[in-house]
Amino acid sequence: MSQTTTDRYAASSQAHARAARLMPGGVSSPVRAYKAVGREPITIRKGKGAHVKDVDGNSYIDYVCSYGPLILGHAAEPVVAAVTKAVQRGASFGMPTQAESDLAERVIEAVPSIEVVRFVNSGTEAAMSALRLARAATGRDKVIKCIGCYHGHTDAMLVSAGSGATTLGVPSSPGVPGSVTGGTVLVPYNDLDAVRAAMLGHRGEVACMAVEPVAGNMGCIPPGDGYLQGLRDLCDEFGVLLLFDEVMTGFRVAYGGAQSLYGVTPDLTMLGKVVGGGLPCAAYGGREDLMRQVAPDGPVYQAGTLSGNPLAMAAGIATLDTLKDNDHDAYRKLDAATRHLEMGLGEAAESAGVPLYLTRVGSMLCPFFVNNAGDTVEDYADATRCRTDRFAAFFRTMLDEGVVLPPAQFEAWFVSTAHDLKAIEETIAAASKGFAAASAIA
Ligand code: KE4
Repeated sequence: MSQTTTDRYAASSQAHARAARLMPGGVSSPVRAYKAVGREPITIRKGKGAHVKDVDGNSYIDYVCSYGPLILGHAAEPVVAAVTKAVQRGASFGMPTQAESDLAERVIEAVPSIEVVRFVNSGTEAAMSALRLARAATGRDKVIKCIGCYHGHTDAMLVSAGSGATTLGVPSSPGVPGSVTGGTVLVPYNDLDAVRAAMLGHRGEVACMAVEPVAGNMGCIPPGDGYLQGLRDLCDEFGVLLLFDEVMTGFRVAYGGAQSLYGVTPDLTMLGKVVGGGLPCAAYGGREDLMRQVAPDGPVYQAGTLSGNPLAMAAGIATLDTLKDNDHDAYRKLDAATRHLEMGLGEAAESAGVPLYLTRVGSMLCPFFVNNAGDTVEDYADATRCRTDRFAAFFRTMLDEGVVLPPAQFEAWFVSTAHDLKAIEETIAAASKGFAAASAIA
C-alpha cells in the first residue's frame, strides 16, 4: 500500500510540534527548520555510513553530513571507537591533555599556514578570535568580507551590503550594533577590483580580509583563476592580513585544505567541521608571530571551558588519521564518487529540460537551478538569481525518494567516503524524479 506523504512523516511532524513549543523554530540552528523548502523538517533517530533514519523509520542517503564534518559518514568505526575509549577516561578536565597536542601536531603538519593553533568549539568562535587577533596584531579595526560568505554569527560578520558593493556593512540581524558592522567592508566574491578599491578607500584601516577560499555558503562557488593569489598579493601590498575561513574546506577539499589545493598561504586560518569529526571542535591558527599574541603567551584574550575537549580531540584525531591512511586514498574515493554524482545529476537535469549549473570542488558540490542553460554562478548576485522555487520542489521530491539534501539552494552538498556506487546511483535515479518535479514549475 503506498504511504501518503503525511503518514510517511507523521512521527517527524509530532516531534517537530513538540520541539517548536520548546525551542525557537524547534531547532538548534535555523537552517534545520526547512523554511527555504516549504515543509516541516524530518527528525533524525540515527545514522550509519551514508544513511540516516528518521523517527518514522524512513531511510535516506544523506548529503547534509552535518554540513560537512562527517566526511567518513555517520558512526564511522574509527571515530566511535576513539570517542568511546576517550569518554571512559573522562569527558572534560579543564586541564591540559595530550590529546590536544596530538591533534594540534596533525593540524600543523597538514595546513601550510598554521605554525601554532588554538582550539575552540565552533566556527563562529574561530572567526571571533581570529578577527580579534588580526585587529590586535595590526592595530587596525576594519575587516573586508565577501558578500555571501559566511563566517559564523559573530556580530562583525552579520552584515549585508550597503548601497555600493564596497561600502561599509549594515547589520543583517537585529541586535547587532551599527557601530560594530560599520567596520566591515563588503565586496563581491571573485572580484579583485572591488577588493583593491576597498583597500584604497580604507587605506591603513583594514586589519584583515576574511574569505572562504571556496565559497560554501551561497552554494559551492569555486574561486576564479588567480582570485586567491590576487587576494594574497593585495594583502601584501596594503599590509592587510589574509584570513582563510576553512571551516568547511579544511580537510574536506584536500587534507591540507583549500590553501594546499590552490597553493595560496594565508596569514591566519579558521578550521572546523571535519577537524572535529562531528563533535564540537574548531580552531584558528597561523603564523607563529601572530599566534603568540594570544593569551596567555600574549595580551589577546580568548578562552573556552570546553575548548580542546578530549572527546572532540579523539574524534578529530581518528578522522584525520583515517583520511591520511593509504596515502590519502580517501580523497581519491571522495573525488571519484562526487564526480560520478556530478555527471549523473547533469545528465538527469538535461533529460528533464531543467537548466542547471553544477559546481564541484572535491567532495563539495552544488546544483544551481539557474534561469537559462549556460548561466553561470560566480558570486552571490548570480546565486540569488537562481530558481529557489524549483530547488524547493526538487528537494521535496528527493526527500520522498529517500535522499536528504541540505535544505536550501545556498548550501553545498557533502559526500562522504561511505557514499558507495550504489548510493550514488540511487541518488541519480531519484534525481530524475526530482528534476521532473522542478520542471513542472514554470
Ligand atoms: P559554526 O559556528 O556553525 O560551527 O561555524 C560557522 C561557519 C564558519 N565558516 C564557514 C565557512 C561555515 O560554513 C560555517 C557554518 N556553516 C553552516 C552551513 N552553511 C553551518 C550550518 C548551520 O548554520 O547550522
